Amino acid sequence: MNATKQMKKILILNGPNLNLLGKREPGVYGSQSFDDYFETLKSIFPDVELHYFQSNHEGALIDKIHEVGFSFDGIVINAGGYTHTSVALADALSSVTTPAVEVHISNIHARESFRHHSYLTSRCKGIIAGLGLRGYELAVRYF
Ligand code: CA2
Repeated sequence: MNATKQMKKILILNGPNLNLLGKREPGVYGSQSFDDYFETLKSIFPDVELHYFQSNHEGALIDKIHEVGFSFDGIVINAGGYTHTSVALADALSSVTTPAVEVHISNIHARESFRHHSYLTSRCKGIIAGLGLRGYELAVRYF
């Protein structure tokens, strides 16, 4: 019998301004770029097919959710500022079958009150916030 196991496919989806990680506001978001951290993640999970997509555009994030949302095993989403504004992203997560976990680098509940509400949390399996980039690793581990 051929018992080859399929590698799980997980998408890390980062929203607006997260391309600036490691370049600005190190006190809040740390000093490592996501590209750098993604290499670390791949080495932690050699048996997972990890994909990474970042966009500053809401529609591009939605298109990506539609693209992977019926074939991947998980989406790890940090929608950046869209977390607190986007009904459209929440609808996109609801419209696909792939489960999602929401991640925030900072503890959104310890920050300004406008960051306390997320449109995405109710559409996700769970949320990890405030544990820095480590949150992405924990979310991948969940899947
Ligand atoms: O803590 C998080 O991961 C956030 O999703 C980050 C968002 C913020 O709007 C959310 O409330 C919480 C902001 C991303 C901005 O990323 C930057 C990274 C480096 C330098 C400047 C911005």
